[in-house]
Amino acid sequence: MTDKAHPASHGAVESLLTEQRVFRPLPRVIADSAVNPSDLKHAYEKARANRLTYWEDAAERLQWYRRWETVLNENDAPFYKWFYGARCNIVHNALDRHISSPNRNKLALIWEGEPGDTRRLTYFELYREVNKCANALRELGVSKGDRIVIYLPSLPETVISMLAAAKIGAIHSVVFAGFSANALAERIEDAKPKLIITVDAFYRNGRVLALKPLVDEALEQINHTVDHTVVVHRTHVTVSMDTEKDVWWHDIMRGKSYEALTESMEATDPLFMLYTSGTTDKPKGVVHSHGGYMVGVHHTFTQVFDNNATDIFWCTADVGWITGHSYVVYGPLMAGTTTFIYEGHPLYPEAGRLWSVVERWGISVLYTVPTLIRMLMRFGEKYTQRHDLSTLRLLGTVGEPISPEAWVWFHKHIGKGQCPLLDTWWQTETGMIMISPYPISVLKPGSVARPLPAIDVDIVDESGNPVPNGKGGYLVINKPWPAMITTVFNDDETYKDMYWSRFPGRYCSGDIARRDEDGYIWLQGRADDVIMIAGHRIGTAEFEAALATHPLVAECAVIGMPDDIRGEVAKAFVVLKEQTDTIYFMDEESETEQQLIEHVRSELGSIAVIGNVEIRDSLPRNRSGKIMRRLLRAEATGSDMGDTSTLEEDPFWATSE
Ligand code: 6R9
Repeated sequence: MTDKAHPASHGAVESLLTEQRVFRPLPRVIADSAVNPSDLKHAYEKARANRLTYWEDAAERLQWYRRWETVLNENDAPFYKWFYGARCNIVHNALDRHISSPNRNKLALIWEGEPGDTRRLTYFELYREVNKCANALRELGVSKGDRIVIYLPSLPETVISMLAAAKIGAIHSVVFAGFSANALAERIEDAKPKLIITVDAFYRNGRVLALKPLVDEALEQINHTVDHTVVVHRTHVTVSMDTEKDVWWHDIMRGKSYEALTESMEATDPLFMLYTSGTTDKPKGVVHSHGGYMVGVHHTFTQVFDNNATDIFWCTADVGWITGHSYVVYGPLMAGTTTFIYEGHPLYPEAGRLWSVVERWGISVLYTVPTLIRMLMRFGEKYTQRHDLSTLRLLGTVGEPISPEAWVWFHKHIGKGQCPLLDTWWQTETGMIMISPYPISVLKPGSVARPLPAIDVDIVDESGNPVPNGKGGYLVINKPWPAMITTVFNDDETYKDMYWSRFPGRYCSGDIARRDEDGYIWLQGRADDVIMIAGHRIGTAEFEAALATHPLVAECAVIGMPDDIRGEVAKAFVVLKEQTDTIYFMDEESETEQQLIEHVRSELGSIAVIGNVEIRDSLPRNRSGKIMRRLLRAEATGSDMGDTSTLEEDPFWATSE
């Protein structure tokens, strides 16, 4: 182990294969942890004896309007119905119940804007804001079952509007504010929302990025119309407002009652949908329910992060991703924790921003992504040493494999060797953490340790037979779990096909993993055509569909390539349409490449990073005419990595100007 920061290696997977280091829990951590080793052993035993009573106990820690008839109804599998017959509302547990508890005047949310402005809301204040917003939404005609699209960066209003929607039984669909107008249009067209909530503009990396105009642009492209666009006033940017349809957030909130009825929902009613990429060219609306999601997220949040009353919990994910939904908003609030939210770029105005936030707010749990760790490692210890990070007690990562080097750096320089570092595996579809160590576990850098109690996982070959330890295979989940996806919005067939057809009766995650002799799991990447850019999923098919809309493109194929910072970026192979009147010169070629990169960025959004475009005369095809991506991948790997100098500094969110 060395003290020096390593550049993240391309060979993360290779180094994972040889990694041997082990970190044992410190006696102090074991003594302080609410879940001690014998509790954990008992939890595994209990779950093994009866998975359903294990989840039933977890459900009993929450409040319900009516108790379930059965914990799990499997009659219509794979449309599993958790807590069947129960009535509840997740917002009752995230807010309402705290108002008559000692949490009432505790901070629910601390928010910091990129310029340094801050807002703090107690549970009581958040409850009032949510109620006002719920009343405003009702007045604008939104009711149970309606969809609302929330196209906002991480602002207090994002949380308020999610909770307000859920409170009245509407289904929220948060669209990450880094997505383009086209990507937004596609999601609006599918979700058919009654209303959209957005912001005039927001701060990112020292710039002011206007968002409202992208909503207008998206709506112009499609047939679906919304009743209203609600606009949060965040900056001085002037945006055009349609006098009939567009309304300001502060206007609709003014004078609204502090009390609002919380809709009583069936446990199986949809709470939200979130679009995610798969193997086809269109993103899918992953639907989650009120009851099962509530139990799974509450249980994993309190257990894995060993939640305690004095925590200030910071999950750096944008609220617009599943990690933000489960562990910025719902998990911490259901547990009565103080959740911290930051609006801006993690390296603005300098690489010490994160550490300065930890110091100033006394963050105790920091849950982040490997891409960010890789970015910060490049600066060595210059910034980490300037700040007092002693309030941290627990660290976590999610979203992509973490190389042992990045793990050890984070553990040593941020956790000072004192904080357990939990690498947690899960997905938009799982809704909750599925495989993760506990703070009291033995940790192996680069491994996600073991499945949580009651999570039944296998690693199997093509025919569904378990592979021996040490061998890679498909990661499947054998038994349903509470926070699972309930369907793909308006597309039950795709839900069945995508997740349940490959290995009938088992959920196919699309990931490749192996297990070691201790039963520890090591993720090796995706099995399908999904590229993980800074932990964000984009399908190669989505890239290809976007490229194909460029007038110069005849055909194309896209593969994922390793990238130092982002983990992966896309590489595009493009055959151009014949240009009869131009002879192709080198500099024209690079101009075209740049144009194509920009084109995809504006089609899909700024996370759709193409590192390199290679113009070819033809693409390799198999006998049935299918483009052989595998061949392109083999050719590209081990060859020149491509010019990464064109990539922007913000791996999560290159600015879309
Ligand atoms: C929560 C989230 C899911 C995909 C998943 C896998 C990758 C997530 C990981 C990890 C290695 C981890 N992934 N956690 N890979 N180690 N700890 O990220 O959801 O955006 O749907 O992505 O992310 O490939 O299949 P989502």
